[in-house]
This record gives sequence, structure tokens and C-alpha cells, in this order.
Amino acid sequence: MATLRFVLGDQLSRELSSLKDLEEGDVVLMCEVADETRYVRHHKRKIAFLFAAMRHFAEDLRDRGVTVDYVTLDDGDNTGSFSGELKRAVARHSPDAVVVTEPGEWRVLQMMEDWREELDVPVEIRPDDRFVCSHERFEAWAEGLKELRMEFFYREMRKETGYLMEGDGPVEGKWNFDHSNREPLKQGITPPERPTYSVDEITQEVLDLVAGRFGNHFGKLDDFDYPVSRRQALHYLNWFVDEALPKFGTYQDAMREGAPLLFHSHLSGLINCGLIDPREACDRAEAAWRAGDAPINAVEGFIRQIIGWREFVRGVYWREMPGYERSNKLLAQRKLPDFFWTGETELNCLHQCIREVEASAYNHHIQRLMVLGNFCLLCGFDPREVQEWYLTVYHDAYEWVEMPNVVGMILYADGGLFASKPYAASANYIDKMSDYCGNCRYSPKVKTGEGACPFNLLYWDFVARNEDRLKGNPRMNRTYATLERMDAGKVETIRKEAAEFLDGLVASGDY
Ligand code: FAD
Ligand code: DLZ
Ligand code: SF4
Repeated sequence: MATLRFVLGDQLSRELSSLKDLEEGDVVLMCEVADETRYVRHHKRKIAFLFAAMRHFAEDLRDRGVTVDYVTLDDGDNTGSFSGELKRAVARHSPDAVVVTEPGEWRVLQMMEDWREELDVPVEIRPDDRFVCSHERFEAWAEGLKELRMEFFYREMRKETGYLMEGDGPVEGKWNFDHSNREPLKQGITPPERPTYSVDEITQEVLDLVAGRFGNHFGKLDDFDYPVSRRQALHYLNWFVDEALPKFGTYQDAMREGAPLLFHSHLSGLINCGLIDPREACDRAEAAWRAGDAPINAVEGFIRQIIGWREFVRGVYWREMPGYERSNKLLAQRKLPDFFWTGETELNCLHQCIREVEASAYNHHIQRLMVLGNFCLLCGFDPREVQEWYLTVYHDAYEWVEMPNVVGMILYADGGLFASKPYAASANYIDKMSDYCGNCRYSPKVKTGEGACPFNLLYWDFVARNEDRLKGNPRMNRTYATLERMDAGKVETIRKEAAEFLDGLVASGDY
């Protein structure tokens, strides 16, 4: 009895649920399809990374004696869609059954459910057990809660996984060491140099394909040196744990011009596509702490991001879809300006972050949250446009993780489902955590008039603009009390200058 096992580009794990009971005679189907490359116009580097990883994974399976039917993008008969390629493969192999692992996006789950109707063979959709928390477990936890708070979910995950536990309680007596993780980068602290991975023949073919077919997509392909095979990914994980993890916690929120990675892991792309299992990343981090090689603030912080935030946002996505993508509680409608695609702006913090993502398809969390995200929130950009941008530009972006981070975390578009207040901040935060302001035409200290940092104007404009919607939030009491105490003329000036700034943003729709 032969089974066709359809593996998607973000399911590149030998332990995948759909591959668990693989038998002789079974065929693994993998395909590069145009629809997936253009449902948003992904960064060139994301497509290259994923295709290179897919092709290496197929080779890896073949080396282990598995029959892989791999359809390349330039195959003349390629229909361009998952559904079309699965139908062709069913015709080619006449399997008794099709087995898939559930996807990371709601739209693809709809396709999979249609396959059950459209194909003449049974289609089994298995849970994705690479995640620690099943959908049922998340539902059980969230049931009856009006607000979902990551911290409480995280503690449950700690207890269930046993990470950093001592009996029933957390090691070193605390669940969370975040207060030690907010240092700006001190002078003289140099981030470690990353290992690079040379481009082999398989990856070179992919780079040529992407340069030829996706030349008009955002981003650059130059100096591609990211891990693309399981062996390289494991090597990279070990490097991170040894060399960067020890300082990961302390400098987690810091930003420095020209140092995009600092002590961050750069593992999200590898974890999300399946080359690294989230549990093995946490196992190694915990082992480093137990061996005395990494401090608790680093290891707890890292494990919290993975079994806390990562699992939590996935739970939120599947609980809230469909419909979550249309959330817009702050009624934000402004178009995303062109400079999000070109980086051509005088706001140096934005300029640096956009130039970095253009080159590498990566920004670290605080850049995504407190620079780019904060700006999108303050300006009131349309949440659909912001979602599209975030899904397009990052190599680790899939809807299940991008959407809650954008809708819930940065834009407060869901009205506070999991953020107790909007992450809005003036220039002070960016100035404290980075060296961007020193090289900027604006000054973080100037509040209005010549040289005033737009974040300062936009912050109070945002607060005033959303008074009806946010004033009832107890965590905004101090902010609104300050606004009330502010001189009416000053508020008027701020709002006038903010309006001039916003009117000056060019959104041609050409990108
Ligand atoms: P590290 O700082 O080293 O963190 C370790 C790991 O923790 C990451 O690799 C990631 O797997 C996980 N993690 C950390 N924070 C989060 C989070 N908020 N949500 C989920 N996982 C988290 N992450 C994505 O993987 N894909 C996305 O599309 C994505 N979009 C984002 C959009 C916005 C607006 C924001 C604020 C965050 C987004 N994140 C996304 C989360 C986070 O910024 C990235 O996971 C992280 O920057 C990746 O870099 P790293 O691997 O060096 O992470
Ligand atoms: C992101 C992506 C791209 C660009 N291309 C492919 C592809 O050609 N084939 C494939 O199997 N997967 C691709 N992916 C990843 C899918 O978009 C992803 O599997 C779905 O969004 C579900 O998470
Ligand atoms: Fe950004 Fe304002 Fe600082 Fe310039 S002064 S880098 S715009 S925060």
C-alpha cells in the first residue's frame, strides 16, 4: 500500500508527523510553485533560502533511500499551485492515500480540506507536533479568558516541558529574568563574528533561478551565506549556544548601527522551516546553563521566546482565524509610505532597519517592534498593508507568526487581545537603546519645531487621536493625565507638526 506524503517548504524535518510511518514504496512529494512565491512578493532571499533548503532536504531524504518526487519551479509542466501539483502527482503515482502535516497558514488549510473533496484518494491531515502546544491544549488554556497573557501561558509551558524547572517551581526562584535584559550595548562590547556557509552547486542553481525569475521582488541576494541543510543548521545552532547565547539576554533589546545581529540567534528561519526543532534549541540552551556556560537571564530569555512567545502567537493565530487579518480597532487607514521599500528616509533609525532588511531579510525583534512597528502604530498605517510588508520582507515570515505580532503586538488592532496597552513610544526609547540618533538629522531631545524627532510629534498625536478608544485603559491613565496637563497651545503645535509630517509621506502605490 503506497502513500503519497506531501511535504511543504516549511516542513523540512525528518521527524515531521507526515513522515513518521514512512514505508518502502511510499513517495514524498515536494514542489516549488509560483503561487507560493507571489501570494505576497517575498524578499528574494526568502525564496532562495527556502528553495535551497527544500532541495537539500530532498537530497537528504534520497540519501536515506526515500523516493522523492521533487517538482522544480522551472519544470515545464508545473501548474504553479499546491493543488495542481498534488493532483498531477496523484495521477503519476496512483497512491492509496495522501498524508500531509497541517500547514502554517489558514489559506493552505482551506486547500487541504478541499483536497479531501477533490481527490479520489483519502487525504489525512496530521497535527504539526513540532509545536509544543497543540491546538486543543491552547484552547483549553484560553477558554473563558477575556485577555490572553503570554506570561501565564509560558508558565504552563515551562511546567509541561520541564524546562528550567526545579520540582514544581522555576529554577533560581523566578519565572522571568526580563528586567536584566534591557541593557544598551556598552562601548567595547563586540558581537561575535558569525560562521558563514559556502554556496554549493544546488544553492547556486537556486540563486540563479531567483535572480532570473524574481529580479523585481524586494531585497538583495548578494553574499548569501546562510545554512541551508540540516547539517549546517545544527552546526550553526551549536555555534550560537557557545558564542552568542551567553550575552543574548543582557543585550536582547539593544540596537547598533552596522551590527544587525548583535547576540541574537538568527534561528527563526531555520526553526520555522523545520531544519531546527524548537525543542532541540531549548535543550541545548538549557544544557549550557546547567553546565555553567550561559547565565540564567540569557537562557530563560531564549527559552521564553520559543516555548512562550512562539507557541503563544501560533495559538492566537489559529484561535482567531479567519477574521483576525481584518482587525482594525484603531481604525487606521493611512497608506504605507514608499520608503518602507526603498529605505530613503531621513529618519535614521528607520533608514538603518530598512536597509538591513533589504540586504538580509532580517531585523531583530526590537527593530521590528520598537522602531518599525512603533512607527507604523504611531502613523496609523492600514493593518492590512503593514501585515503584507512584514510577511514580504522577512525570511522567517509565515502568517501564523507574522500576523499576531503585527495585528496584536505592534498595531493593537485587535483591541488588546494579548497586549495590555499599545507599544507606543517616543524617541527617548530608541535613543536609549541604540546609537541611531547620533547620526540622524533629527534630535530625540527636541519635541517641536526645527529638528524635532518625528517620533516625539507622532507619539502625542497618536495619544490625542485615539483618546476615545484608549482613554478607558487603566494602563494609559498616566499618559492621558499628562496629556491633560499639557498646555493646549503646545498640543496644538504638536498636532499641527505631526499632520505636516504625515501629509509629507509619499505613498505612490508603485511598490
Ligand atoms: P531571537 O531574538 O534570537 O529569539 C529566539 C527565537 O525566539 C526566535 O528565533 C523565534 O523563533 C522566537 N521568537 C522570539 N520572539 C518571538 C515572537 N514575538 N513571536 C514568535 N517567535 C518569537 N518571527 C518570526 O519567526 N516570523 C515572523 O514573521 C515574525 N514577524 C514579526 C513581526 C513583528 C511585528 C514582530 C514585533 C516580531 C515578529 N517576529 C517574527 C518575532 C521575532 O521578531 C523574530 O522571531 C526574531 O526577531 C527572529 O530573530 P532571531 O531568530 O534572531 O530571534
Ligand atoms: C514561502 C514559500 C515559498 C516562497 N515557496 C514555496 C514553494 O514553492 N513550495 C512550498 O512547498 N512552499 C513554499 N513556501 C512555503 C509555503 O508558503 C508554506 O508552506 C505555506 O505558507 C504554509 O505555511
Ligand atoms: Fe529615529 Fe528620531 Fe532618533 Fe532620528 S532622532 S534616529 S528619527 S528616534
